Amino acid sequence: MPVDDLNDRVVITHGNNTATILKHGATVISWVNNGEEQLWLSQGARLDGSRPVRGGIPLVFPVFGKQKDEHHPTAKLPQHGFARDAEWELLGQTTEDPVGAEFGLAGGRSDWPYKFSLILSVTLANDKLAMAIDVKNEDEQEFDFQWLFHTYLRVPDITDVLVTNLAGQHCDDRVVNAGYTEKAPAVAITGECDRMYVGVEDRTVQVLDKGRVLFSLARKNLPDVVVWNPWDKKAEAMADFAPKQGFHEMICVEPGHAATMVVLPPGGTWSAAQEIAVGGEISLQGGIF
Ligand code: TA6
Repeated sequence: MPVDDLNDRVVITHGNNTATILKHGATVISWVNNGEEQLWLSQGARLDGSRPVRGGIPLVFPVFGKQKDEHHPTAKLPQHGFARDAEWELLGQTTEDPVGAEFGLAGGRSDWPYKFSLILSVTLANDKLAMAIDVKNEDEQEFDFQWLFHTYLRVPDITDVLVTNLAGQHCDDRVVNAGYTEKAPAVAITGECDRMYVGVEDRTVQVLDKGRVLFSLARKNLPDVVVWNPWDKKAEAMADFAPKQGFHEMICVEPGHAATMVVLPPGGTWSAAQEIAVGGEISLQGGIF
């Protein structure tokens, strides 16, 4: 079956490719492309619905990180909001080839006082995984939110990885607690990295390994890109991050609308998407020097 509903998870199959989506958080926990796993999933990840999944592609909504304004409606929500820790339902298969499926989360919640609906679509093709989100304000009052795909990409060795096409972008760097303009045509990860690149122009961000393209990330309506690797100390401090040396084999490249809030009027809708391609030609931004 192209879309198999296996109770707590759904497996999408397209030829020699599969994507496995845990209904808890509608978290893509595996993407096998041509027989090879593309995502990093912690060996300590809880897949029983008891907490957000460490790894794969957790969904961040309605807030990225912790809300700094204590009076904001998202102030009481846990870090990264509730979407990744809620039970989503499979709405059904949408397309045959590429194979697509939709997942839904709706309602009003005691911890966030608005009626809303989310529809996530996951589409699988050769060398490609696409995810799109539709947010609808089902309430009679406006609300604001943030959205981010918290994608954990699998890499052979982080010390060989470069993230390209972020030069010239403003970076809020949470490790050095500073903002700056990224000067490097390719960002190397040599220690803990927790950077939000804000308002990244409509370019494909690429993840290179020893000069070859591992992944190309295309975005729709997601202006910000977070690049994160916990490195050793932060990995050690996360109980569900295993193995502790696993930081060598992952990098989070996270497209989102996370630097500011999206304001949605009653009845309004907002859509965004990420498309991750495996391999491809290097395409370096021009005008760097
Ligand atoms: O996206 C980067 C980040 O915000 C880091 O600061 C780190 O907290 C990471 O997310 C993981 O957050 P989590 O709540 O999943 O432990």
